[in-house]
Amino acid sequence: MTSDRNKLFRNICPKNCFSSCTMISTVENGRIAELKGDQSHPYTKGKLCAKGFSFIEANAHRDRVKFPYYQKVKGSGKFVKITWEKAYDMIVSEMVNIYQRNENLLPLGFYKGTGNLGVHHYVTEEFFTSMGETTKIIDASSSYVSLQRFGSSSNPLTIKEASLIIIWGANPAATNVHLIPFIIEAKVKGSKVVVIDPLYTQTAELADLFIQIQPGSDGALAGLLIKGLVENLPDSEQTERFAEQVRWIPTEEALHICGVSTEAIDLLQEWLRKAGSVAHLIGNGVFRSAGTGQSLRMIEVLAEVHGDLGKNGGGIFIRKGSVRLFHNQLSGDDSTFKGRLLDLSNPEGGIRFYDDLIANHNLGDFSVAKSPVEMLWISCGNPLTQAPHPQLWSKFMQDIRLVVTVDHYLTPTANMSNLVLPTTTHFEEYDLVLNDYHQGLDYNEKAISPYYESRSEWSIMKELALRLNKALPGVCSFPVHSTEEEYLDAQFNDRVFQVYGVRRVTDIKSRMGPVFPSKSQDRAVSEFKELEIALKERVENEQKGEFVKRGQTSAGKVPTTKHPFWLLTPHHPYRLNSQFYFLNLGDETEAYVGINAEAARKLGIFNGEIVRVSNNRDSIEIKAVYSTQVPEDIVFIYEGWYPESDVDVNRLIPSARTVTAEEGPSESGALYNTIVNIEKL
Ligand SMILES: Nc1nc2c(c(=O)[nH]1)N[C@H]1C(S)=C(S)[C@@H](COP(=O)(O)OP(=O)(O)OC[C@H]3O[C@@H](n4cnc5c(=O)[nH]c(N)nc54)[C@H](O)[C@@H]3O)O[C@H]1N2
Ligand SMILES: Nc1nc2c(c(=O)[nH]1)N[C@H]1C(S)=C(S)[C@@H](COP(=O)(O)OP(=O)(O)OC[C@H]3O[C@@H](n4cnc5c(=O)[nH]c(N)nc54)[C@H](O)[C@@H]3O)O[C@H]1N2
Ligand SMILES: [Mo]
Repeated sequence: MTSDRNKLFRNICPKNCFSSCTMISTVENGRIAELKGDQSHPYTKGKLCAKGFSFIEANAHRDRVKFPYYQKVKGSGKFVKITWEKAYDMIVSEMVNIYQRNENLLPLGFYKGTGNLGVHHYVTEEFFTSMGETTKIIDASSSYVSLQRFGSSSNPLTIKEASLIIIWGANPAATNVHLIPFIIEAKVKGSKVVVIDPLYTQTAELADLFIQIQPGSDGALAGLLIKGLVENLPDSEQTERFAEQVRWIPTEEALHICGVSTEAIDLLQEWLRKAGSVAHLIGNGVFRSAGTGQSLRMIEVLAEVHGDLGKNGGGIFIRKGSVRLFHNQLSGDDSTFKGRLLDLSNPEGGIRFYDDLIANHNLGDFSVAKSPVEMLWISCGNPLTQAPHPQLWSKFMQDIRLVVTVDHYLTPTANMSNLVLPTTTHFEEYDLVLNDYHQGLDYNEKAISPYYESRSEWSIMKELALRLNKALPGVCSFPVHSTEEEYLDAQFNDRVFQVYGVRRVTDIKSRMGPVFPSKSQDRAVSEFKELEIALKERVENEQKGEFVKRGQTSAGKVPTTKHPFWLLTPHHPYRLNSQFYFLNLGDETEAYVGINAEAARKLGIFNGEIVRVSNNRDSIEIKAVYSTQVPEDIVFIYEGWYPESDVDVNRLIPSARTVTAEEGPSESGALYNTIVNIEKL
């Protein structure tokens, strides 16, 4: 296939996903002409998803930003094309002004989203932490950070050995397609598959048992399962200890809260008792509800009581969450970050569910606070559609003198910026991709030259550093390397070597395939010794009347007469968060709210009619579509960016964080803990 005109390159999909597929790209006349999966990859096995194949079209899409653009008035859409030189000048002179006024750069804010998780892209964080104290903006939009606390994830390749697979609030048939063949393999060997979800999903179609659970009650269900298990264990001292701790769980009440029938739980109990190793797959449905910590802990206890931890095909399967290993990734780690962390999902700090507070919150606070943010840099993020409470984000951006967004598209966030800088895709730059699920580390080659005037994020930062070094000598310590590969080489450290046994780019490049951890880093079974203690605390919580209901009551959010529906906003099968909106891969290009036909009829709502969905936060108008996926008290809208219908569902999403029982607020957003009303217009 290779000829003078055609050349093959290895490109690694850097998107926020379970797979990090290796793509073999054929380049013809400077363009990506063909894409194939790498058959030797143990997890993806040569398969790409629909979005992956669509990169050929996406990479040269007419909507891609081609040049740097500037608008004086944010949101006006009156962009003028400018040169890179002009863009750099504006940025550097703003930084110099800030420095001269404040004698520090604390008013410099930066936000790195999850649009590209390649190591290269942490250059933003490295750059902004190389200038003394600056302000890192965070919010509760991405769920992955909090998972590090529950860091013991089993290897997904072993799922095929499971004899029972329980999927808690995840939809791999849509979001993790490479896992499905492993699940099927287990099924063929006789494994049962149980899907626990309030929504009848694409994955539910594969299930032997589907449990349509009430949102937020997974912890209670897991508690019931533990109770059932220990009641049936042979008598022993340990069994008795466990039994004592779960005997009190009120079966009837818990079943009622979960909305689960006795028949279903009995069947599941029976399968559990018979199962050799049980695989618990946990997704956003658990991470995104109030009571996450509670639910996760209970599922962990369940796995421990059944003896699944560390067993082949058993244990907890989650995405470990943005692993920070390389030098530039460590520079912006929240836990060690030296500057100021401004949490837009928790501006008051430390308050768990501050919904009402936000409602009364003086949004002007940011501008009157000490050292308000005066310049903001957004990379790989689209908070105006992805963050909870985007109204707050929008107000925050409005008040900032210079907002710079680096992206491929003119997103709602780019539209609320002053400067939009076009950047390269993974076909147009060098990168390293560190996967946080199967844990492969792979090298991405530059295959083609940048689209129009796009520049790689490293080269943008380097150019800024050079200019800053002249304008403000000694302020910026960002190292000026001469090539992207040299920059990537400089990101390796001892920790990377310990885990992966590689010291530089060529060590990976020469293998022509992903490198995996030399020994398992994650089977931290010792962590589970603490579970018994945790379980005890659970009992004490119960005495305070908090246990079973926690998932529902801490947030004060169960449907009410005013807001009788739960609103779920899951991930779309043919999109990736706010990306791939333009591909029209699914049937739907328009946003819609999926509603049970019976519930809709009671409100006089026709299929296809535009309705109002509202809560205390805001209201949106959106097409209603009758759906058999939901019961009468639940509706759903796929999250993401819908330019065609101009719907921003996150305007309805509160910015509460989920709470873990032991650890206080965690980093995940309680995005699925939302209630709404639906009206005919
Ligand atoms: N096609 C596609 N793939 C993706 C993405 C995408 O946008 N599109 N996004 C990527 C990213 S960033 C992520 S984080 C992952 C997400 O991957 P998943 O976690 O599999 O995705 P979600 O759609 O958030 O799935 C959560 C499921 O939880 C259910 N749920 C909601 N509340 C509850 C509850 O209280 N209990 C239970 N048991 N279930 C509940 C929802 O109905 C939904 O079906 O997918 C990644 N892969
Ligand atoms: N209501 C609701 N909201 C949610 C969720 C939900 O389930 N429900 N899920 C949440 C989850 S799990 C996540 S992870 C977040 C994701 O939200 P974000 O972190 O904002 O991620 P994306 O929308 O995938 O991408 C953000 C932007 O990055 C850009 N981008 C892509 N590649 C590059 C690149 O190489 N360089 C630069 N500079 N930009 C690039 C894309 O074009 C896009 O505009 O959304 C969250 N929001
Ligand atoms: Mo995510």
